[in-house]
Amino acid sequence: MTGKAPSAFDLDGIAGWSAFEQQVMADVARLTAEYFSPFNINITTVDPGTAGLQRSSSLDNTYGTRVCFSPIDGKSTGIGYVNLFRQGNDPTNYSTGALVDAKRIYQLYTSGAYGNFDLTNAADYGSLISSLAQTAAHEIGHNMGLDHDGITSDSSGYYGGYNVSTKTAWSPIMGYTNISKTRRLNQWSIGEYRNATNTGQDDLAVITDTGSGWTNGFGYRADEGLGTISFSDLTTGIIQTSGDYDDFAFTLTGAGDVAFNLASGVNIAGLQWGSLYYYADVWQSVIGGEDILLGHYLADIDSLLLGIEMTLGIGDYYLRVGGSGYQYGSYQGFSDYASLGTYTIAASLRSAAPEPATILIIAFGIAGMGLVRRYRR
Ligand SMILES: [Ca+2]
Ligand SMILES: [Ca+2]
Ligand SMILES: [Ca+2]
Ligand SMILES: [Zn+2]
Repeated sequence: MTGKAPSAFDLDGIAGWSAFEQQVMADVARLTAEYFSPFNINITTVDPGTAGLQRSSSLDNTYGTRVCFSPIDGKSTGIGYVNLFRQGNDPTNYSTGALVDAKRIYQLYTSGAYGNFDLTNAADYGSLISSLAQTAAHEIGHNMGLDHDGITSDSSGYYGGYNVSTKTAWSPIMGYTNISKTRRLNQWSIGEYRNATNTGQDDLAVITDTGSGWTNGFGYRADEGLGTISFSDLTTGIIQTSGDYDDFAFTLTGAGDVAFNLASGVNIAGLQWGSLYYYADVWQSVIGGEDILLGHYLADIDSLLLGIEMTLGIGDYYLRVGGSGYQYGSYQGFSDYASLGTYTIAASLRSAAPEPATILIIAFGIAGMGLVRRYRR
């Protein structure tokens, strides 16, 4: 091994991993994986071994990088070797790969320098996880050849993004780790926000370049294709590309009240974080004709949740989920370019048809005469 070997993950300066540190590690792994969920890339906490990491030639198609959560220089929150995969890589050299100074980021949250954070509060804790996971994704982005996303008004070369609502901020993953309480959406960027410095680099095109020779070689994860809604279990999917949408069919054999509860990204302490802002449509299938759009719904920008309730008759339907922009074109909006990632749909169906009426016949013993009462429960 060459390069400085990393030291063990630590936030509190106490040897060993506290329950809190273990929770942070698990949540950071889940959210980092979320940022790469559109791509044919696995984020794992299991060491894939030297051959699994090393790209020995441009024909080797099993390779990767290692993110070590370890102190750096006391100033940086993360560093990443630029263009790791386009020239082969040597995972036995710790200088190539990525480092995230988790302790330094943790101290930014707990020192009071950026406001008062209470890490027992779900939103504040989620923001810490988001900062750590964004930094990991950012350094992996450098490994893939991505440059910084800055803004012309800030000479640092980094952009920290902006609030799109009181609870949700948008920021480019290749910007800087904005220590805030609202950092709910971190996205890959094509530099289309106002006054962007890096307008020439299409992050998604770079990451997924599978051209011959020394390109990154990661494509998009395969699309699910058509699916069906489950009314007994969670239905899950991924928005892989800017134009992707997923249709989930369902059939009603009787009139019913249907409810869909959607969430995007990763749930951390009860709140959602990730890259995907989304819409959902309910369509009725019409055989031999044009399908009918019954409703178009946008996720709540604060919570990244979406609830739909409808009463529908007998028929064939589908729920469509797709990535969405938010107030794109306004100063604080974003397009659907990188509204990508995972989502879940919890669906429920309750029959709206009255239960069969109970007919009680009290016979008086004489044919043709009777009292008929109908009960409806
Ligand atoms: Ca510790
Ligand atoms: Ca290999
Ligand atoms: Ca999809
Ligand atoms: Zn950087």
